[in-house]
Amino acid sequence: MKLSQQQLAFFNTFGFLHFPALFNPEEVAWIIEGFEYSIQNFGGGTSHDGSKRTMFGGPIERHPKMCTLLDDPRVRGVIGGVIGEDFNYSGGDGNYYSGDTGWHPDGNWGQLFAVKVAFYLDPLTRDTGCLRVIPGSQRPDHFVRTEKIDPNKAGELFGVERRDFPGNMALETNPGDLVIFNHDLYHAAFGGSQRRRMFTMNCTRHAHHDADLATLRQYVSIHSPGGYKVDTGAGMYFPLMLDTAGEDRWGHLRQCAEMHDDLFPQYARK
Ligand SMILES: O=C(O)CCC(=O)C(=O)O
Repeated sequence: MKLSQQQLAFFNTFGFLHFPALFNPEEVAWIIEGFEYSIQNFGGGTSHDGSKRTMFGGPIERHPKMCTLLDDPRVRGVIGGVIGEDFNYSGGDGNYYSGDTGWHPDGNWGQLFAVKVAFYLDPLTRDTGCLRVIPGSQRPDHFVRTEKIDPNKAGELFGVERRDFPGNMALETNPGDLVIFNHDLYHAAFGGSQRRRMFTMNCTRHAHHDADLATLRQYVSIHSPGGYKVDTGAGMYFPLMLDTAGEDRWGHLRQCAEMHDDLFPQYARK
C-alpha cells in the first residue's frame, strides 16, 4: 500500500492519518480474538474491574497471528510511507481503558521521529471515547507548545470543557480502522466506557547517523521493556515475535533489539 501525496501532506501538516475499514470483518474477528487472548492471559485482563486502566506491553507479541500485523503490507505501507520503509518496530501497549484520557503528546522530539499506530476494537464516537487530536500540535511552533498552554486546563484558562478545546478533532472509529499519529501530537479521549479496548504499535525512524542513533538510544532507554524493568526473556521483544520472524520482519526489529541488548545486558537475548 502506497500513500498518496495528499495523505503524506496531510500527515506532515496535521500529524495524523485515519484509515477507515483498513481491515475486513474476518480480519477484525481474529484481531479482537488475538487481543483478548493476550490481555486475558498476559495482560492482567482477568482482574480488570473498570476502576482503572489495565495496560500491558507488547500486545502484538504474544500471539502468532498478532505478530503478523508487523508483516501486513497495509500496516507496513502506512508506517513506511510516513517514516521510511526501513522503520523500527519498537513495541506498544494493549489496554482496557477506563474513562477519560487527558490531553498529552507521547513525545516531545521536536521532529518526526516516532509514530503510534492505534487499533480501537469497539465502535467509538465523540461521546463514547473516540480518539481526539489537536491537528498540527506536533509542530514545535504550534501555539500550545510555544505558549505552553495545557489543554487540560481549558476550563480555568478559557471557560470551555477540555473536550471542547478549540480546534480539536474527534476521530470516530470502528473496529478495522487504523489511526497513525506523530508521537508529538496532542491527543486524548473523553466519555469512554470502563472497558474501552485499544492497542498500539509504536515505531521509530531507522537511525542512519549519529544524531538519530543518540535519539533512538534515548527512546529505547525509556520506552522499552528494559526501560520499564520488564524481563521479556528475549530483550526488546517477547520471544514469539523473534521466533516467528522472517528476514523481512527482522529488518524492523534488529536495530532496537541490538540497542536494547547493549543498554540492558541483564535482560539481553541469550
Ligand atoms: O484512546 C485514548 O484514550 C488515547 C490513547 C492514548 O492516549 C495513547 O495511546 O497515548
